[in-house]
Amino acid sequence: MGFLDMIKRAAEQNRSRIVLALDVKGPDALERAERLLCETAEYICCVKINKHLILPWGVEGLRGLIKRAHSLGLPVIADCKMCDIGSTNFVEAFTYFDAGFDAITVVPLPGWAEGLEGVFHLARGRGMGVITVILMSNRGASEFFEAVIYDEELGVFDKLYKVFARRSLKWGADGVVVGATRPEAIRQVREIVEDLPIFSPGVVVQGGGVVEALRAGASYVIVGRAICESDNPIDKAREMCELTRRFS
Ligand code: BMP
Repeated sequence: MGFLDMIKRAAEQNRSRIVLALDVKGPDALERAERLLCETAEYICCVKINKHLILPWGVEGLRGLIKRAHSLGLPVIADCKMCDIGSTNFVEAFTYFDAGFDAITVVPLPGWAEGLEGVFHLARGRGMGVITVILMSNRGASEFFEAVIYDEELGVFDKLYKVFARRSLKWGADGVVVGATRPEAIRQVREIVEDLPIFSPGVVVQGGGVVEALRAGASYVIVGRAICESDNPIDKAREMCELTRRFS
């Protein structure tokens, strides 16, 4: 089953739109991450793993955690934000997919030819997902992602994130990332990407709202610290999941 079918099925089964960012730190992080995953599994639809675990444990060291997520019916995204030349991207993507990850995140900047083309082809052949990061959630993201550039394909000037949104659709991406801190941009991106999933990070700690993001057109909300660093992660995951249920 491909990434999009997996996340859709988990979202329906658990009636949740929450992607858990397993951003756990410290010497026993892997153990705690696995515990967190098991405790909150019924309230989430997907797991996202970032440098917090990938750097100290390496992709090989995460095979057990990925298997655990799969046994709970949850797909796993490697949030690597890939952004290099094609041959390097290919090695990186191959390594993630080989370790069991179901999807990766990429930054569209290298473009298609000798950039991301090979990664999209590799993912297609294996039923894996490629999610483009088109507008980040942090304040400074407006510096470049919102800068106006010339879109040669359309012959128009437009904001970079809207150009990225159009390219994501054209390239056959499995989703786009737009910060929950920018609901108006989510609305604009939704119009461009039609029914492509929008993943929205930046809720609670970064100031974005779960309901606002979903109301604006986000498909899934990515939540890290609000759950992982909560005194009661199970209650927090349940509470956040319930917020998303009216959109199920
Ligand atoms: P938190 O909910 O703790 O703010 O974490 C959000 C997660 O989503 C982190 O893993 C972060 O790296 C990621 N993320 C983000 O916050 N904003 C983006 O624009 C893109 C991201 O991947």
